[in-house]
Amino acid sequence: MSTQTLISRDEIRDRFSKALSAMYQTEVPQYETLLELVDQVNRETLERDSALVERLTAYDEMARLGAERHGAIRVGTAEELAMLRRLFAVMGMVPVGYYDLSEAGVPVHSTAFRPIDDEALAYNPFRVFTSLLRLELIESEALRKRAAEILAKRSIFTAGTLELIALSEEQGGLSDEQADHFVAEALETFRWHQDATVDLDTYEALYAEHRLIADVVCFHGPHINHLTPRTLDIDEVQRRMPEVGMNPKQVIEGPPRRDCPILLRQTSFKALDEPIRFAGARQGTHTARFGEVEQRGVALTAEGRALYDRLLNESRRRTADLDNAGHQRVLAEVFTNFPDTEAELRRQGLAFFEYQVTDAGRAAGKVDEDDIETLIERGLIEARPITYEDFLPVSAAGIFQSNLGGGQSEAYSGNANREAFESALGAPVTGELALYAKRERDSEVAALQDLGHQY
Ligand code: OOG
Ligand code: NI
Repeated sequence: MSTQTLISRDEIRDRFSKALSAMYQTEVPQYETLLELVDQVNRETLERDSALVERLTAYDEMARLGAERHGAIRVGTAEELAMLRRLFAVMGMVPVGYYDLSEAGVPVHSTAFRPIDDEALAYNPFRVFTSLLRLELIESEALRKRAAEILAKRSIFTAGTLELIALSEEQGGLSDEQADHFVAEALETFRWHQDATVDLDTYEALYAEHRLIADVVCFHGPHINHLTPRTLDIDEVQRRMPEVGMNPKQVIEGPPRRDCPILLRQTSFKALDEPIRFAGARQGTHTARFGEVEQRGVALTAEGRALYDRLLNESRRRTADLDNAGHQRVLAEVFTNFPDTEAELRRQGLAFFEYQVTDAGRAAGKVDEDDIETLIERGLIEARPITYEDFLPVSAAGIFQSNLGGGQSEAYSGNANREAFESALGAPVTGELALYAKRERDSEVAALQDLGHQY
């Protein structure tokens, strides 16, 4: 084997996410407009808020503000999902979390392929929310069989991609040149195709069962269906979307605006109708691709998450059919029951923090005190919220549904099956809570060691 230098997986992910963004901007011009809007709002927010500038600079986040945070795809078979796991591994992305969307009437379950260590996240946090269609939830046996047959015929990876995945596994990585080659080949899996693999009648039959089934089954591959930049003011982006010709989804998903942002807030412009050539040369349209924005806050502990879920549920009974302003008003009211200072979030064990010794702490040398809260009060240790890097099933369902139109049936609900998902994936998914807990604990130990404690 040749002794070439391998480049980091983070670098490959960075190249891939940039290439994917460039491709998506040419494919979906409205997405380019969304990026411009987000950039404009971010700049205005930074001009208004110097404390935010300071914080982002301290956290080393200014340079990557404009980079996409995530995208999403949907696949049809276990083999496709398992190969995607290997493809994403080339870029240092592993499956984190299990999301059951059957509960919300969407016949898929999902994970997020993402980097997990601090340095990798800092280098490029790009993730891909990946859903597997659950054909077993289709009621009609004839349709189920038909869909499986169609899927069995397609191959969503180029030969070059498969070779480079194998090569990366064998070598333990890729060289600079191989990485460029890999990015170009892998991109093909995510590309849009204007022609369907089936005739219009087949498309319509699958569509009538569920729009998402038609989206997954009738095309050559799992086209990227959205990308998502980070915004510093999601309420403002939502407000301005119509001014730049976008049709925003009805409400911003997730928690309300707060002093201490928690978890994840998301909104999107709705998927566009696009022309499709069906087999047999008939023309039609398909609606799949959109643009999304996200604003992230602190990751919650199991207790914090339980409180979030409870309050969200409570508000859901009161927000049905409200517009965004009304929806946000109700949420804000219900969420007054969720502590909104960093100190309270920490003391009540609701959110994860990362600890580090301050300049004063370093100057103090050896310190006997080992209670973190006391050390924070004495200014020897500081706490930073750990950003939530994952997704929210209720929000994800809201994003799916805003693009599926109409009322979706509840026929699929109560069908979580993590085991089946992991067996299709060919590996277990990593639990997200354990990752945050470890990061918090490691930082606590390191900070106490810096103050002279033994561990
Ligand atoms: C995925 C929708 C979920 C998110 O950010 O929660 C999602 C899809 O439509 O395929 O992307
Ligand atoms: Ni998304």
